[in-house]
Amino acid sequence: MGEICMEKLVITAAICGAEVTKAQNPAVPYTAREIALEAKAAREAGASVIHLHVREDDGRPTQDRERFAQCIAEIRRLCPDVIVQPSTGGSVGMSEEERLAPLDLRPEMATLDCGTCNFGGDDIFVNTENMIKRFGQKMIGLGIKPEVEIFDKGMIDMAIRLCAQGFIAAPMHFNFVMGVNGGISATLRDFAFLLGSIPRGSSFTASGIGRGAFSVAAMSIVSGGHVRVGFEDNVYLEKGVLAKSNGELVEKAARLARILGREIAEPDETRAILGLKKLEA
Ligand code: KMH
Ligand code: ZN
Repeated sequence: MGEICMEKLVITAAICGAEVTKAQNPAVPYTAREIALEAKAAREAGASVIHLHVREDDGRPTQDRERFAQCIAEIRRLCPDVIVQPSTGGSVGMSEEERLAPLDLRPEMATLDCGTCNFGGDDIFVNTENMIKRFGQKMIGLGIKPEVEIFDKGMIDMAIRLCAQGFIAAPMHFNFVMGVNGGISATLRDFAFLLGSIPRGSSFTASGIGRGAFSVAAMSIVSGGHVRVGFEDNVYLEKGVLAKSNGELVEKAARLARILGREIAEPDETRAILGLKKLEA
């Protein structure tokens, strides 16, 4: 486990997701314009990273490279300095080829999901060892920093093994996704278990799903980690109150951080904290 270091807090906004719908919260963005406006609201509230899924205008999730390019261009127009982190998870059932498509755009970061897990109902989110190797190798080849997505503790062990074998570059940056129906719970006990399992020198952020959103954020803030919030993970500002935008969720995380003594990182500070290379043209 790394030493606790109270550097500035990186807030990632997962503004769109692949599964959440306007039926759950009408403010969930689908179109490129809606996505860019949500990115802007999140950026203005303190997010320095946008974790990006994209949709067709009718809400269907897609990993189409041109749709990513369009959405990133719209985001860039409104938030020129923000770090865009495309998903390579896509949605359950997508092919490996589809999921890898946004990497061709050479983003600074992208997600790297490090294991298979149940994802509610009959859904299984498939990430075999060989898939993770191929995704990791592609990111190393393109100089893209992976955010290693951890839905359960064994995924940390997988990432450590693949890092030792050269498929993921060190130091690794993890995201503890806690509270998925099929993954690890959003509890303090399990947070401590994950935190104690990552290699010294790693960085980490954490996402609480649903009602765990802000308790997990608080755990990460006081542990020297970073925070992810957004509609992908949770659509409520508080119990029974839908957030009007991702900006409200980011603003609440930033307020919590300030109360707990953490300042918020700007995008270039985040680049320094996470060791990012600027790649996009
Ligand atoms: N939509 C989930 C099946 C990622 O972005 O890398 C996967 C996901 C993880 O959201
Ligand atoms: Zn995602």
